[in-house]
Amino acid sequence: MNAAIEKLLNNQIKYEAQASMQYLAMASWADAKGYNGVADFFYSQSEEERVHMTKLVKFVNERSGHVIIPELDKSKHDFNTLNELFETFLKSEMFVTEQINHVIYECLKHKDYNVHNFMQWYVTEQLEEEAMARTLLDKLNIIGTDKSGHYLFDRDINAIAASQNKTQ
Ligand code: OFO
Repeated sequence: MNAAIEKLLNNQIKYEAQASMQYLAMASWADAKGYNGVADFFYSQSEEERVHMTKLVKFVNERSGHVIIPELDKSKHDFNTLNELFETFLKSEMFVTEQINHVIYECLKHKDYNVHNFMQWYVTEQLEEEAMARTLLDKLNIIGTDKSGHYLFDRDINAIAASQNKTQ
């Protein structure tokens, strides 16, 4: 495996792991505040990111690359509002999309069509996750500071997220 691509995939392993831990911290914050729907949503997002990370680890190993399990940066664990929580979600997804686009760009530059092909799954996944994060944040912006709106959002978040996925 090309050394530059191997390094990028290792970076990507870190970004997926970082997202997984960030979403776990967000789930825990929501859990502690009594937003059980939001907590379930982020617990499951955290699991998904872990799967994305492991998929990369296995792929690099299959290609006889060298995986370095990364040290992670500290996650943000305190939020003032639900909006801030979902802004963090959207920011994190936008960052990951940018990094994946960079991997794709480098794959084409180095003519590594195998990795390019493998990464297409991540491109599709990011498209869906970013759109979902945007939809949820839009809903929260409509709700504003209305407490009963937050109650309904918390109750309905998994249904909103599922309907967003269906429209992809
Ligand atoms: Fe790994 O899917 Fe988003 O970040």
